[in-house]
This record gives sequence, C-alpha cells and structure tokens, in this order.
Amino acid sequence: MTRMLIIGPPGSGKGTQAARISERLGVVAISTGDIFRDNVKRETPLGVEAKKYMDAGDFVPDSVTNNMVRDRLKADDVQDGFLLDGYPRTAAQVAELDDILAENSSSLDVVLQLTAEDEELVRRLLGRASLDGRSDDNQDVIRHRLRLYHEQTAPVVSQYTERGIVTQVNGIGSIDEVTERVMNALKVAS
Ligand code: B4P
Repeated sequence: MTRMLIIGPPGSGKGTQAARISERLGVVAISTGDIFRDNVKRETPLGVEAKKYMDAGDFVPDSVTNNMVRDRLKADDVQDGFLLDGYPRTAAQVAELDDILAENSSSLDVVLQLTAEDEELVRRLLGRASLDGRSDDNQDVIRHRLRLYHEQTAPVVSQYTERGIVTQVNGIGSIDEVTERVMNALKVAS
C-alpha cells in the first residue's frame, strides 16, 4: 500500500482521477472538498463554518481543516495507505501532515501533480457548473480559487519537489487518457 497525494489546480481532475486510482489500486481516497461538501449538505457545525469560505472560493481555515484530516487519518481503513485529494493546500497544512505521519513513523511515498492551463480549467469548471451547480463554480469565484492555488498551493508543490517525491502528469486530454498517464506514472514511481 502507498501513501499518496494528488495535487493540482481546481478543475485539473483531482477528484475525477482520485476516484479511478482508488478503484484500480484499492486505496482509500480522502477528498477534503468532498468531506466539507458532505458536512455542508448535512448542515453540521463543521459544514456551516466551511460553507462561508467555500462559497467565496476561499480556503477553509487551516486549524479547521487540519483537525478534520487528523481525525480522518486515525481511522482503521487508512492505516496501511491512502490517497489524499485536495490536502495539503497551504504550508501550514504540509507541516501538519508531516507531524501526523511522523507520529505514526510513516511518510509520503508519492505526490501526483496534475497540470493544466488556467483557461482550460475555467472552461471545465464552468461546464461542471451547468451540470451540478456547485456554489463555488462561477466565473469570479473560479478565478479567485485559481489565484489562491498559484499563491498558496504552488509553493506546496515546490516543497515536495525539493523532497524528490513529485510525479507530474499532464492533465490535458480525455479523462481516460489522463487516467492512463496517471497509472503509468504511478508504475514508474513505485
Ligand atoms: P475541491 O473539492 O478540492 O475542488 P476542486 O479543486 O475544484 O477539485 P475537484 O476535485 O472537485 O475537481 P476536478 O479537478 O476533479 O475543493 C473545493 C473547496 O473546498 C475549496 O475551494 C476550499 O474552499 C475547500 N477545501 C478543500 N480542501 C481544502 C483544504 N485542504 N484547505 C482548505 N480548504 C479546502 O474536476 C473538475 C471538473 O473537470 C469536473 O467537472 C470534471 O468532470 C472535469 N474534468 C476532469 N478531468 C477532465 C478532463 N480530462 N477533461 C475534461 N474535463 C475534465
């Protein structure tokens, strides 16, 4: 089993590819975005708090997100491996994940980075908006999320690149084409 991250700008295909990797490799995928959206739907205290930030395209505060991930990574189903989708997104989240893993004497094996140009990302997310109407998929909020990615999450990728564990995959092409690239990249990385 492997401890993996999938990282990339909004709309790069993280959630889409994470579901496929999970199915093919039998690894548990954890999406912080999905956990937040589920809490928003159920109107839990966490969901009420998260919704304020998500609707504006802002990151949910690190303290809230870190506690949520810390709890999730204690569960039995992820003790042998996991695929984290959408976390970490900030330097403080990288530090928290390092702490959590160090406490379990484990470490990350691979960081899968999906790449795509901003204009393609905007197109995809506007396409999703017309299908499932996610509250954060409108032109202004999408641009804001992309800005945040470049300012705060791109440096996270650089940190992992320095550690030598990043595998980059071109996210442009059909969903199936990207999945093939991802699976090949993971074969090479393992
Ligand atoms: P996420 O749920 O992570 O949202 P996302 O970045 O848009 O990625 P997602 O996985 O949904 O989309 P994908 O690229 O697969 O986060 C949402 C919000 O939650 C954040 O803005 C933030 O507020 C909060 N949050 C989450 N994690 C957080 C954290 N760690 N810290 C703080 N806040 C956090 O796909 C997008 C679309 O493209 C889909 O419609 C898909 O069908 C399409 N697509 C995918 N691949 C394609 C391809 N190859 N070709 C064409 N279309 C494709």
